[in-house]
Amino acid sequence: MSTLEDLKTAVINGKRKDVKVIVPELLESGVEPTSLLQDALIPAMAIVGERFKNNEVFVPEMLVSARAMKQAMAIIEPKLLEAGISPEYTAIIGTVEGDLHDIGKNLVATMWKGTGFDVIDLGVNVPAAKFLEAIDEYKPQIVGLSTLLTTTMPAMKETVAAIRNAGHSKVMILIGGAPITQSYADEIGADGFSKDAGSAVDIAKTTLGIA
Ligand code: B1M
Repeated sequence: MSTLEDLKTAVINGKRKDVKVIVPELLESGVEPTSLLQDALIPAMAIVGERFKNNEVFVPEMLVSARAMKQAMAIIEPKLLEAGISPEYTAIIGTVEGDLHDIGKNLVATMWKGTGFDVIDLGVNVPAAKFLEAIDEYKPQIVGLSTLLTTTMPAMKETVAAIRNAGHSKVMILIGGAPITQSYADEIGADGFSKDAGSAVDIAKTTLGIA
């Protein structure tokens, strides 16, 4: 019988096929999908990041780990969405221009969907202009911006400014990602910040006054 530790090891080592076997086994044995995330998948990516920082692994290894994590997410997402609430609010989400990281952003999108939001995911490397077009088209209550790179934090600031300058003063802008802090959110005029996907749900609901 596989354990959470086995799943963590499989993601660290980028073993997508193992992940495909372990995740359903764990779910069938009664492990909560949120526990798979919190106790295996997210810690696995943190270890990969630490190893990358220490030059113990390189981009190809990060990539295979990311693929293994995505494989796990593809199996878990339907479970997270089982609440089946019909959408009352619309959210747009994307990773800002210059940044290709999408695992955390996808997780926030999944959690928002699970809370009953209709989520339009613009993907990665999204220029401010594309956010503006999507706001005009979908009229969301919330826009979520994600970035993992310190070098793309200025793109986040530019996107917030572009949204405000275009006169969208009512749309709530929530930001997140590893280098992001509350003080950065305050500095660039975002309405909220959350450090993880779970609190992104709480912040979204509080910001909309539906908590
Ligand atoms: Co990159 N990478 N990477 N990488 N990568 C980091 C981010 C890094 C911290 C690694 C390190 O040095 N320790 C470092 C950034 C350093 C910095 O800027 N301070 C880094 C680097 C340097 C790079 C490259 C520049 C490497 C290179 O080419 N030399 C390059 C940049 C490419 C680009 O984007 N232009 C690069 C590339 C890649 C891969 C493509 C190989 C791959 C990404 C694959 C993919 O996403 N599809 C990758 C990966 C996998 C990582 C690490 C290892 C893992 C990221 C991840 O998925 N974490 C990462 C190290 C780390 O994070 N410890 C690293 C798991 C995920 C669940 O967490 O995304 O943080 P996270 O999301 C969390 C919260 O941040 C928050 O909630 C999520 C869930 O709880 N959150 C939000 C995120 N967005 C939010 C939005 C919200 C609210 C909360 O509201 C809207």
